[in-house]
Amino acid sequence: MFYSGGHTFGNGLPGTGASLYNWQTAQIWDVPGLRQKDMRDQAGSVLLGPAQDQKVMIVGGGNTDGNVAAINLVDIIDLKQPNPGYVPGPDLPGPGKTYVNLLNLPDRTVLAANGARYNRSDNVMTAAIYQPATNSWTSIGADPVGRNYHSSAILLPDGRVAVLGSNPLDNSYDTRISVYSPRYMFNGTRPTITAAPGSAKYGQQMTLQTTGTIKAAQLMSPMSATHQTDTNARLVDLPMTTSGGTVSATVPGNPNLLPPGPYMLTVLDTNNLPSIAKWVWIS
Ligand SMILES: [Cu+2]
Repeated sequence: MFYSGGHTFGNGLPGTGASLYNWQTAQIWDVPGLRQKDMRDQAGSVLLGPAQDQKVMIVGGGNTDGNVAAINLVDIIDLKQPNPGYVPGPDLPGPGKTYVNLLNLPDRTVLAANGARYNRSDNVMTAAIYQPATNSWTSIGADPVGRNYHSSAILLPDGRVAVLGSNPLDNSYDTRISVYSPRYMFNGTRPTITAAPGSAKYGQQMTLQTTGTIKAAQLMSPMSATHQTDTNARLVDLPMTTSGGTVSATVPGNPNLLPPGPYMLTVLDTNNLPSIAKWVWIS
């Protein structure tokens, strides 16, 4: 079990920082390379897609106890390495921020939304998208609503993102919802899944009927985020072949890669446009 080092409160406690746990032998190892471990209060962290790559990214964070200005540092770890350690990634564009919500998008990029410079104040309105393929960020239009503590962002099945909430120092709650439409909502005809099974077993080959020129199929877990963390977040690649509009996609056999439950099934075309999701129950 990997602990990214992002946390809620508790800066500077002994033993904080990133760790690997072997829960079967009750052993814990410190993981090297995480910069400014005591500035990772309410940082965002996410398992980058595809989950088979076993790469985790941590973004930003603050120090609520000290009320220090938040950071924009990004560190990335490859857990496939025999002795994994964080290495620096590209800085998040714009001011540093804590309360960073990260989420995988179905085009295999990652949205960084929400955030504030200080403890429940000084909202940072900037937002950006990370491209794992090029290890780089692109700034996007800002959410018009500032969102700090107890804010959230979740992927919708059509590929848009709902961004919710904020709980600033006066202890009010912002009830406004913003909806973010990524570039694939506007960049041409998206592929579609016209038929797919409603459930599939580990290791099973699924037969999908599709439109478009399909280059990949994938499952994404429905989001359940609190305090900037969706501990079940994952985008799992499905090895596939195509024949005309028929896609044969294989569910991995390892339940550690995708725990049983509901997933959003999408296909990606050769222009990196994703389809709208269909729900599939994996067991
Ligand atoms: Cu809370």
